[in-house]
Amino acid sequence: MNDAAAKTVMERCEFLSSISEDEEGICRPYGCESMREVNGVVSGWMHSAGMTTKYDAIGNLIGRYEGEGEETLILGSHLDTVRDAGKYDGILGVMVAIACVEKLVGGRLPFSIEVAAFADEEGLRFGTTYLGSSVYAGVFDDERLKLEDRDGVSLARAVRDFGGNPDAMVDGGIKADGLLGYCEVHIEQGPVLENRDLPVGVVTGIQSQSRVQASFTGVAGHAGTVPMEGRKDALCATAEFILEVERMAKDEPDAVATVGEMKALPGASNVISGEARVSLDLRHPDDEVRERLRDHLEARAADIAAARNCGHSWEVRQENIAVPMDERLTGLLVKAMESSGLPVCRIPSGAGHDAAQMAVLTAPAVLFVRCEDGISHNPAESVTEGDVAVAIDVIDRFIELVAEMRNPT
Ligand code: HGY
Ligand code: MN
Ligand code: MN
Repeated sequence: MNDAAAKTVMERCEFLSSISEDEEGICRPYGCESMREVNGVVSGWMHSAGMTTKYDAIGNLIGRYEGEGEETLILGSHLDTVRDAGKYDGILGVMVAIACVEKLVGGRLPFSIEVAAFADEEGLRFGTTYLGSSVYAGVFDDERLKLEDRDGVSLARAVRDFGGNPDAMVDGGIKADGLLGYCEVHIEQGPVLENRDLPVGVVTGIQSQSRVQASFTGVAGHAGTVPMEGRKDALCATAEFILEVERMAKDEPDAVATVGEMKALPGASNVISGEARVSLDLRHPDDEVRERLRDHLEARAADIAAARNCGHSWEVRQENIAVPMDERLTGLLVKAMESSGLPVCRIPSGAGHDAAQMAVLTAPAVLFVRCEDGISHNPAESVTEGDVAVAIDVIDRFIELVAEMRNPT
């Protein structure tokens, strides 16, 4: 078993959790100083694992372990976080990948390994997702360079400030030929493995999602003098919309919909809100159902606004279709689990992962690791050292199977 390697992985996750934009809690949005600091630390660990490192145009940190031949297997995940995050979402996948390469030092594989530590998966700063892996996979949409964060800083400016090159983000990705696949280790962020008392499982697919920014505009006014009748209260319109989001998602099997961010303007206790902005995160395993639900909510937002003599806006920030994992590569993960005597559990992923974006480039596969109570996007996020050791075992064996697949004896 990989007890020593698992101990190092846990220590490294713990150390990185101390690097944050916030005094209290873990928060590392794209391009911030704490991301720069984390990249510096992780690249040192990559070097000690025998890798060379580089940064691509958006600031993804990429470690490379040279092997024989022209082919490359990609491992990795993301180093950015949500606000008040846990220690393992994304970070665990990068640390396990480095640990598996670290165990190879000196050995020569019939292919190279790249460990991609993506600079932005959560989209905390710009409201989109997979910014890092979309550049790495060569599918970045440069329309997004105009996106602005809540301080009005454009993505283009943020990339420059972070030392990247916005002009090289469209074509700067890794070349597709010679890729053997992408395998990501990630916490499950759900209860299935814990309910079945299993340390790891394989992902069958990643569900589709829409990220929307909606706003309602009314008339700001004095809380004490404007009669209730005839108010154009943007925050009340928003509240009605938020409850409609919840009602619709509860009524639609397998749908999940979340309003996680809301901003009321001008935002004073004695002022009727003149404007309110909300985020919408809508997901479903089936693309067509998700699109139908999205259109329903857009129509409802318009109805609610009209009934309250308010205006409204609706901006789809990003959409991702449902992505099945690659059967063949996932089959190697299954074989690796079976060779460790592990029962095989197959799980659809409610959460998005960089593997969904990497699927445009190469065969994707994801190994889930049990997390306590399925809690994630929360400081209580927790994994055990024993389960991490199992995950390292499985990926070690997976790498061997990829080599055997390359060089059938
Ligand atoms: O939102 C997600 O599913 C992922 O955590 N970015
Ligand atoms: Mn996440
Ligand atoms: Mn994640």
